Amino acid sequence: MKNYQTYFLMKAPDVPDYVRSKLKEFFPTGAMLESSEIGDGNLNYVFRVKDAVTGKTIIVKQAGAATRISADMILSTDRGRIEAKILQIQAKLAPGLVPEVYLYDEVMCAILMEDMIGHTMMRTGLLQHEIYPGFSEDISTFMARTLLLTTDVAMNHKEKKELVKSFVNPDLCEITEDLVYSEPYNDCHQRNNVFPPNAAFIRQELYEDKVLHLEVAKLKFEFMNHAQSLIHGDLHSGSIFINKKHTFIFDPEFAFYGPMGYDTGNILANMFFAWCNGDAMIKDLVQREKFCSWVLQTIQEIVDKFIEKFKALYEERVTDIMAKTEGFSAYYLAAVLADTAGVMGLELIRRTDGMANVKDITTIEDEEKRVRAERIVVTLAKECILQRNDFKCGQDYLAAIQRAVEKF
Ligand code: SR1
Ligand code: MG
Repeated sequence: MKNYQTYFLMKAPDVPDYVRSKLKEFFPTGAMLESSEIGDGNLNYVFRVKDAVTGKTIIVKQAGAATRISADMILSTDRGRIEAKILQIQAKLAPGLVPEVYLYDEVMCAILMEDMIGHTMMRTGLLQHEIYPGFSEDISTFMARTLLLTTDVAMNHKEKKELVKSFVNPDLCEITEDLVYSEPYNDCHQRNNVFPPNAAFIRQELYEDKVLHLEVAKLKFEFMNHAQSLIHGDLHSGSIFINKKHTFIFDPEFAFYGPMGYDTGNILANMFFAWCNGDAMIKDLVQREKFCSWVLQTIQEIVDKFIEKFKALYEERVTDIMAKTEGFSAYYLAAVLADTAGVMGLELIRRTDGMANVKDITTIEDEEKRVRAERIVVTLAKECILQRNDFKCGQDYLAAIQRAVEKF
């Protein structure tokens, strides 16, 4: 048995021995362990180890120095520590909604954690046009609790500052600063993926719109300088495992202290991608209507339930004396809601013309339908960014979606 005192990037056959060495009691001695690599993210390696007889499983997630999406992108493996630590914090703030971390190994930069068995990656489920009735309830609870309860309004300020220090995450933040807040508007690193039939549209609507650039610049420096909440930092449907009854939120390696609207806006954008896919790909009219109206209802509910839970939690848990001043919570929430709309717009745009696209759009086979879907996305996104102060409740999102859809 190796002693794992020096880092190396594991392959699937290495992992059973590794788990035995780190968690001696997890599998019985002599168990027949099977191991496979199951990750499909852009950055890390995810292994599942299974006891062939009992079916018991464990997940090992290891950070490599280079990303999977590009060998040229070298990232600090400290992201593993950040991910393990935030999962432990979120488990306390939003019990049951994140997988349990059994152990974080600083040498191997590996997290040994609960397997989210019986759950499907949400993007995969949405691409099969599955409906998840409890999602708006779960995600709004997760966001209200993990975001508000890690702010200065609800935390001891010195303890919060310790968390800010511990979650400084420069490499992963740089990815977001580039991929979300810069490149989609200028292709400055020449790695955008633009769907050729939409090239002229993207140039005119995104690369040449200076009014838009100014608003994106404001949002970029808000992202970089507003240490408001301990955010997940990459809250899209690929960071969620789900079934009809339960939701797990995971993969928070982009976590840092940033504006809470970054998480709330991200999930809304990714729900809208599901709508685009359903609208373009579901042939049966009744099925299409069922799936697409559930997505819209979910978008509306996520916003409205988040607001409701945020307000209740604010009343219950605010600790800062000045944050209790009449009118302050409304002022604070209004800024969060404007950020939410702005970030929804940014995420919609960067997943369409940036480097890291989403299958919801790229798997739309019919060229005309994909062109239409992307134009709806960009039109909606621009309204979300440019008019972000007008998005105050779920209905405002539905109205903006309707306006964008009606144009194409
Ligand atoms: C280089 S990583 C590309 C994207 O994948 C992650 O999930 C983040 O969204 C990142 O922006
Ligand atoms: Mg990820």
